[in-house]
Amino acid sequence: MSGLFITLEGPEGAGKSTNRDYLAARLREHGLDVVLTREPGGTPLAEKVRELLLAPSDEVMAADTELLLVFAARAQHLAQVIRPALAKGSVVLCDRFTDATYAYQGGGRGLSVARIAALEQFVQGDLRPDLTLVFDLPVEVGLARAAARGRLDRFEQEGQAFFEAVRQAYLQRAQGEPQRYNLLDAAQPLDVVQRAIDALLPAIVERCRG
Ligand code: T5A
Repeated sequence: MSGLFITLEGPEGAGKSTNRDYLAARLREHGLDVVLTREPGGTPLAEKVRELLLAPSDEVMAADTELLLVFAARAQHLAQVIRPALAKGSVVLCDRFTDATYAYQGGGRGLSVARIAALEQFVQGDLRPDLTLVFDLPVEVGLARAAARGRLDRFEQEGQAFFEAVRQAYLQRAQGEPQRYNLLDAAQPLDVVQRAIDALLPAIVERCRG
């Protein structure tokens, strides 16, 4: 038996966590076993790496350090949570995965796609998400939602140009592989976004039952 690996992606404040929980509830109504997780993080050790990545610091983190930390956390997460859950046939709903690395370290920091792809292959082998929901919205709308929550993390302190590059990287990836990505307009009110998720449900449930 092998499960289904679904990732939720998008810029800051796009509604990934909110809609991950919503999708999980809908899938559970269909009797499916769902594992909810997130990146960076998802295991105690990987959550410690997340703290290193998100905490504002006076010491500037080199872009390569950031990239390697993201993949170090991912290796742990894959070994402890994602691969075992998929092996027992669960649906894994993961808030961000390697598309975030292409968007933030690639688009935002300007690291080469080839370098990211090499680490992706090293850490993941052939494992890729089966389906990726990309929550797209104008940068200023997402940042306003994130800011309303209070103190900004190290990434959220970046400027508009960084997040525009992140957004464009996501859009390019979604356009390049339409069979894996579903692009959702996350600037719409939450109930409208969730109706769009409902529309995807029958196909997702069918794939889960494989
Ligand atoms: N990162 C991560 C990398 O650089 N490389 C990597 O490889 C990976 C994996 C992680 C950071 O790490 C970086 C990217 C990130 O900067 P995070 O906490 O996972 O940080 O990501 P954030 O985007 O910061 O998480 P947020 O919580 O800000 O965004 P979400 O999850 O997209 O949004 P959510 O669901 O928490 O919603 C935010 C607020 O908006 C409201 C919600 O109620 C909530 O208050 N909301 C809406 N309001 C109106 N209309 C809607 N449609 C709404 N949807 C949600």
